[in-house]
Amino acid sequence: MKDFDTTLYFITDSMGWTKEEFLYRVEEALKGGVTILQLREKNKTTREYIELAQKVHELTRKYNVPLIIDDRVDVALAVDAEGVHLGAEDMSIDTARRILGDNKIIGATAKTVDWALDVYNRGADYIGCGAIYPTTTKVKTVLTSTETLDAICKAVPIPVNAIGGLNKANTNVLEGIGIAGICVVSAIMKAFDPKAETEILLKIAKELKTD
Ligand code: TZP
Ligand code: MG
Repeated sequence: MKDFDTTLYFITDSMGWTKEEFLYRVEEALKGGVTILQLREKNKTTREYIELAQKVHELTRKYNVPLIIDDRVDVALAVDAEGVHLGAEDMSIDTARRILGDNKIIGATAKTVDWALDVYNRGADYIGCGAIYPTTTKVKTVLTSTETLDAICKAVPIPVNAIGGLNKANTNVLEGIGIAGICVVSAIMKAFDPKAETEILLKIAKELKTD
């Protein structure tokens, strides 16, 4: 069954870490309580992506946390991940749904109400919306206003998460908006103590949620 909770959605970034350091940080985040985890790799070969995804999946399974693969339906299938996350340049949501079936989680990026409605109608299970703040993570994105985030939350019945530059000190702008959770990369990836940082972020994310 498809069961997921986007309260604290951790997106990994292996750049700058050895494989051991990376997997250590991933496991610390899992110990700290991330509720869902996305493996996001932009510069790996297909074989490398699958190998890393298998290792990360062993960890996420141990903590009973769904693993989402960024961009790649084939990699998700290869490791039997719980889902994929697809942006505007990736496979369309309806095609991915046809390939993956109803039991896999399919997430989409949306920065406008129209796009959010479109991905919802094509079968997306959740939406990531942002960037709320400028980000140090390598990504092609534009800033999204909290007004747009609010409008998207009101327009679709699926969970909507805020993303982009979020950390323990700046989530107050999200108060009162009907988000299901927050997505973070560097706040956990680059934390001195990823487990402790995750625990703090989880508490903040739980308080922000309105549903
Ligand atoms: N999409 C919009 S912003 C972003 C993505 C993948 C990166 C967020 O990274 P960080 O480090 O949490 O700002
Ligand atoms: Mg993508």
